[in-house]
Amino acid sequence: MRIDIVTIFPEFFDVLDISLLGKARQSGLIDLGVHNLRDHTHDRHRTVDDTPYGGGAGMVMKPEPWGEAFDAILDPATDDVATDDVATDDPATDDAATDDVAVDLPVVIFPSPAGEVFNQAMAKELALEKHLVFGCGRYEGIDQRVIDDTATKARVRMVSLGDYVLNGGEVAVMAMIEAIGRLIPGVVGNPASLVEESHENGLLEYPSYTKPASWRGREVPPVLLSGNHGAIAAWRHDQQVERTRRVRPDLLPAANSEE
Ligand code: 6GU
Repeated sequence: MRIDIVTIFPEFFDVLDISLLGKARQSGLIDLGVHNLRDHTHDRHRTVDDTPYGGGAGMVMKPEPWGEAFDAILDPATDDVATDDVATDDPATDDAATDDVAVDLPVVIFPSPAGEVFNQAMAKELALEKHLVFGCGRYEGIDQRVIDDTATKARVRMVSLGDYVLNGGEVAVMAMIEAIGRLIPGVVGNPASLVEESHENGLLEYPSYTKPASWRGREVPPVLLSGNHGAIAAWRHDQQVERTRRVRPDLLPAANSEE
């Protein structure tokens, strides 16, 4: 998968060199490009923001640097040697002018508390894509015309991590890339470890235990030492349901969530 990130804090993403995602990059499963938005400014102060039309507090990110940055990522042919594998806008000359054209377009994600809420289902969907582009906004947001213009050349999504406000999209993008990256086949060494985790079956994960069997007077639940695989599976499922009912009743179908 190709991933591009546009940000005014490219150093922020240096940590993607380490851990699981770092290994995935070394092995070529993930090809990452981090781009400094300020490289697409042309004034001596490398200005990326300005005051909002209509007034109000804060600053809005200017459209021009974003437009130039996305042009370079989304249609490299326009500022590079021409290639012939770029889909044309003309359906008559586009040999794949059917419903699978959109599937070949990159997905551009704008992290925003005003977006649809990110979840495991979305991570799974995005893990199947060939090209993801993240546009990290700061200040009070990005000029809306950037989003509208980008939507003519990519599948655009505004995505939120949840109902709270971060200073910018960088932390959110890091979280999304980790959630998506580990679902790309080959990134997580043991695919079985992806199966029994929180949210995989709509429930939270069951509690886990390892040796020693007794620690500070606390015993591992005896069923886990029983060798009875059916009983263990049933106990774990009960634990999942009980934990989900207690901390995340919103995840349960209404019929199962009565107190
Ligand atoms: Cl994606 N961005 C920002 N700035 N704040 C957030 C968020 C995203 N998700 C939750 N809060």
